[in-house]
Amino acid sequence: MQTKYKLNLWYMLRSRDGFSAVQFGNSLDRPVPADYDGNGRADVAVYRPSEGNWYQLRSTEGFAVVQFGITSDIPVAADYDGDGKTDIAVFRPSDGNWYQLRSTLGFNAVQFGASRDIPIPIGYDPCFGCWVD
Ligand SMILES: [Ca+2]
Ligand SMILES: [Ca+2]
Repeated sequence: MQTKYKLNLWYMLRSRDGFSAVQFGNSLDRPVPADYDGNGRADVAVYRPSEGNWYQLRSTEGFAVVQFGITSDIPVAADYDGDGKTDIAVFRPSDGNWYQLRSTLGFNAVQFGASRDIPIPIGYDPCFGCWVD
């Protein structure tokens, strides 16, 4: 699936279902599409820094909103617990912590990085250091 996000419009060219457009979010949101419900299809989603809210349009579960993060956080969603569902997560430059709301293992905080670092999220297998993506 190729997705282009412009303001609050999502234009999607899906490999099987073709073109579609969805209005979701606002112009200040940060697009964070990923598979949050674990059905193998990416879900339209945005992170709204002003509220610390994650707004999602999940493929199988519909609309969801989750409050997780503060204005200065950087969204770093990925599957950190390896269950096939993307986990909501943020990197907080002020303390170098990664705060994760893992779908199976729950809340976790990991101190890794400094304020000027650029976080690069990617899912890890439960075995130490194995790449999933
Ligand atoms: Ca999905
Ligand atoms: Ca997960």
